[in-house]
Amino acid sequence: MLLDKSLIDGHNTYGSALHQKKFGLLSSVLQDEGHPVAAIVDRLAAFQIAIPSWALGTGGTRFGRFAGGGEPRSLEEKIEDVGLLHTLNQSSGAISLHIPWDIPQNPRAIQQLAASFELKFDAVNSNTFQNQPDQENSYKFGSLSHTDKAVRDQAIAHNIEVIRHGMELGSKSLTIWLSDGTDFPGQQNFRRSFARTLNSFEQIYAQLPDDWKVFIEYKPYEPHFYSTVVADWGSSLLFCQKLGEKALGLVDLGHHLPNTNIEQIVSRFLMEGKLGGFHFNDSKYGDDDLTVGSIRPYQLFLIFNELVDGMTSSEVKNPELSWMIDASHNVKDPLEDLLQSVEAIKIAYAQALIIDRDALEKAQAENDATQAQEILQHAYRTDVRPLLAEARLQAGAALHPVAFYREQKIRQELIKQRGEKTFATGL
Ligand SMILES: [Mn+2]
Repeated sequence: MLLDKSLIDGHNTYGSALHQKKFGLLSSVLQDEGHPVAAIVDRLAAFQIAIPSWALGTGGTRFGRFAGGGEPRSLEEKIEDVGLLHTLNQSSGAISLHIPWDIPQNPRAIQQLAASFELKFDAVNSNTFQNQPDQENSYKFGSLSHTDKAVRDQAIAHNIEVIRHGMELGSKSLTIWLSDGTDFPGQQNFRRSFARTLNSFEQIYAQLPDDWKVFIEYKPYEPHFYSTVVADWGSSLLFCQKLGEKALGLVDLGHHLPNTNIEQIVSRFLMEGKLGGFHFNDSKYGDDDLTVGSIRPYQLFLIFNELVDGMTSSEVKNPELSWMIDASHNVKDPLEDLLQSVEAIKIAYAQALIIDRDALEKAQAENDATQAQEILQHAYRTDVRPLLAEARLQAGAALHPVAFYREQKIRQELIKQRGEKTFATGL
């Protein structure tokens, strides 16, 4: 749906006095602490996070799915929904597509539609974790790692087709999440599975355009419960190092065993110049795909601490990162969920930007663990939301996107337009 921008102006005028009060106070404190507030606001405004096409419908579990109504019925409607999010927060200026769920019938028209919402196409995602109706060989026992060359060839051809779709839309990267793995000890030889997968990756890599990247996502278990081929960041890094400079690791926050130190993994990838990007979400137990920042906001902050450290250090040479959300769940309106996720990511980024890095380095040099914690938590416990609101205000977005979404009864409007019983394609 197209939003009348004057409604946003009205919402912002109404909230402006309180915002100015909060922003004025925070900027004055931050300035006293030596932070360049205007530059931070600019960096926040420029920070864009891609929305995955599969998060626009209500997610489910393997036990059931409870659709919320008004879900996008086509790729066009998915783009409209991301356009709507971007209008509300001016921070969701890209969409990440999943093939074959989102094959564009008319790429030119799709590109124009996206451009009309000022959206770009982020990484395209391949899918060899499901069988498609017309495919010859089954992925039941794997795809790129399969023992049968015919199955591997089919999965390689699919990935190359995904690159082709991405090229038509102006995407510059391919994300491969490989579900291949085993459920029982002895089912496969680890070394040979790796070798077959590497050979498949090499054939895909050879088809990447010069200005493209391929992101290798890892995950320790699920759908398979004994082993996966790309189980962890070490396996991802190994593949990437063997493939070449266009291959980079992708960190999905939910793809770690409980209590894994993800921020240290981020630091290691950055150190090697091999971090490609993120799939943001949150979790308490496994790959729960909950709203970013809903369970472990401190971990998210610590990840951004490493990111800002890496992005500002002359010692780190890492390509520009791809920021994507990979979350969807049962009980929330997916658009509200995504607005909250984007906000949480930007809060963590803003908090990381106000860490006193010189003081932290000094505390580290002196082995002063107490002071290091004081410095990190001083930044973490600062309410930086007025900085984000100011960035939105300057960009013409809504001061309070979720509140605005509810005031305008946008979901009800989408249900009116699309119907109560619509299901987003792909999920
Ligand atoms: Mn993911």
